[in-house]
Amino acid sequence: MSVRRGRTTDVRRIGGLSRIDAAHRDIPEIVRYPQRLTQPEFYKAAYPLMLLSRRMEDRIMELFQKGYVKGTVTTSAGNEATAVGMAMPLRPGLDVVSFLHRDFASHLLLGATPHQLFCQYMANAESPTHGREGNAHHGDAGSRRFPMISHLGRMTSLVMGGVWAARQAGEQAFGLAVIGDGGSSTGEIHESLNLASVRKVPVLYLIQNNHYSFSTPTDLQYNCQHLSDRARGYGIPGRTIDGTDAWEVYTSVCDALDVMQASQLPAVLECMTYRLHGHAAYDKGEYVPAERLQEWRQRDPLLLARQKVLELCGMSDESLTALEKAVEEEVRSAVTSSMAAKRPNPASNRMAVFAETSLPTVKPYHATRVKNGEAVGRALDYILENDPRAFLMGLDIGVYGSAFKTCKGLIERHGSQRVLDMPICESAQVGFALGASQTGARPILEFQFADFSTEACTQLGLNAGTWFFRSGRPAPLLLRLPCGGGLTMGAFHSGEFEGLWSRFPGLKLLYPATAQETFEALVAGFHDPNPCMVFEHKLLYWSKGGPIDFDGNLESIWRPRRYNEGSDITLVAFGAMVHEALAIAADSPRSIEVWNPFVLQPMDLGPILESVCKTGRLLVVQESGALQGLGNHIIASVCREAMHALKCPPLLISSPDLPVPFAPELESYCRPNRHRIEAAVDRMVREG
Ligand SMILES: Cc1ncc(C[n+]2csc(CCOP(=O)(O)OP(=O)(O)O)c2C)c(N)n1
Ligand SMILES: [Mg+2]
Repeated sequence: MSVRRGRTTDVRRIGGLSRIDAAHRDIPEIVRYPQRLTQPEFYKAAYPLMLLSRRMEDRIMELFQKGYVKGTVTTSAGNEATAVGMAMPLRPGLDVVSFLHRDFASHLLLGATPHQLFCQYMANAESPTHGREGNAHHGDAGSRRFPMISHLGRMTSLVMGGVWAARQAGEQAFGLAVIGDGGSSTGEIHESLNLASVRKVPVLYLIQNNHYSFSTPTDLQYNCQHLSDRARGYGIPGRTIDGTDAWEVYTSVCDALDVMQASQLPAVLECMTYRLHGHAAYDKGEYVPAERLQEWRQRDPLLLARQKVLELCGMSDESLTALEKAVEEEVRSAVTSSMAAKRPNPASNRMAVFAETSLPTVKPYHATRVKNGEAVGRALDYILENDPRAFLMGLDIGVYGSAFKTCKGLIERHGSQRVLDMPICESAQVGFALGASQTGARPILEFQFADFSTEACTQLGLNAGTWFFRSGRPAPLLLRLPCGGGLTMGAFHSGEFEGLWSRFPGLKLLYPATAQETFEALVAGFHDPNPCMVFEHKLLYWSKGGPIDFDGNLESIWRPRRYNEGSDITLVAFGAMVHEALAIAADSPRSIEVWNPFVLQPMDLGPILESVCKTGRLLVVQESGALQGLGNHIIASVCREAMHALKCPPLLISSPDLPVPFAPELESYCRPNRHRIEAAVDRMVREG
């Protein structure tokens, strides 16, 4: 991969806070790793930020109670020392981070302004997410501060992928992936820590252990002594520290970065913190024993930091009071400016799920005759050859060449840094790929079988699919799904899943049936700036073949495919069913026009509608069950748009809505076959 230098955002002062800077000219410039602040310098910078965070969140809570802020408001009160200490050493625009719902101050430290944050909570037109997401779900993906999603644990994999790709490109980036004691129980945390350790990605997994996950105390969450003890199981270092002591957090994070720089391994840092309120605005936290809360209040990190400023920084009471007034003023001014911002306007708010880009013209490619499976390998080789940002990841895709041998020889040709064998962790893999797509790489991920893509429903459907909508940044991922039945592999290795994935906004879906289409789908999906899923019917890998004649025009790929002209009936088929349809069309006395929608999402039905208007009949054949596939969607659309042209009711031939049965007799009984399709064509043409 090419070597790039990291971009750093200039955030030397505390969030560019003019009033605070003006009131307190000796606040030090915040030097970042590998430089370190002295303890007095640190507290001079840390305290006003901690105070700003506390006061801003107090105001957000008030605004929530008055109805200006919607959703769920969680606050950092008790967590500010950790939030500031962990973010202070990091380099905005270079290091990759994802913060949580108690890390308000961390955002301020890495570039967010008070105005932006108030706007975010008020969901107005000037919010960083343009009101498309709320509360703590914000960031700046362009400067590598990835916006969190609700689903705890998932963001840690993105940080890992982002750091991996940045390092591949020659940048000395680190990652900071934050998780709570509750979130530490998720499966993704295990997947992500394990993968980061195996792939040697220097991410600091920082656990904020505030003793509760909503109302659940930690003795119902885990049974080890310290959560950091788990690090040993991943072969990496782990420590537990006092998270109410901002200096301890800061120095421990700097130390961890030093260790990671030397070892290139991730590390775990558990910060023991407190939660001074209930879980969120609606929760009074009555389940926390009163004496415990009292004890915590005495260790309020804000008071501890203030004390340190007085003790260490040689600051008079007077100048400290002036600084505190400047903080209040900063808050007041940001509330005023954000209250004045307009409400989002549905007419002008571009609520689009897909990023748009002008597609380049790429190198042409020709092959006289290859099997569909070989077309996959040819396309991947072509992509790796022509784009140094591209890399492949998946299970057994390296030396073994992938389960269906579609990646055979690629590791030999392109090396193990571009063809990555992965541990079994589909969710973390997708998170890794999404993160890598944000720091300059172009990931291509193979699910060993389409069936295993369900493991990544959240990462792909909710995180990658909504990425552009939320962050305004493209998420160029290519995902390959060997799918479909007919190979006697049973319910867990035979599904297509195109219907399931079509239900998630923001994903593009392609379903090729020929070698040409397979090559085109992969190349088009790769160059598209959105997550693209290519369904590859396994049965066709060896059974079908043909020439590849690609002229380099990416734009023209995104269209439905017609294979022949016909006047009696329009036959729409998906995947392996395309070939059943073509065989019937070749033999039948009827004039059958066969179509493959090819681009299933976003589907362009125009040409198919035209065909139905011509023939007056529509038969759709899909291998998936009626409820699982997209056939009924096509039929409904045609009925809506072209009812007048229909000579008879449209028909769907599908498998029954069952798991794919194992025994060959049962499976072939369920799959649509030539006989059923022929009979339907005959009946429709005769009767309609
Ligand atoms: C996977 C998932 N399940 C449930 C939730 C709902 N939820 C939001 S915050 C929270 C508690 C999180 O506790 P912890 O990780 O300890 O963080 P804390 O709120 O204490 O900072 C829960 C259950 C969620 N966000 N994600
Ligand atoms: Mg917690």
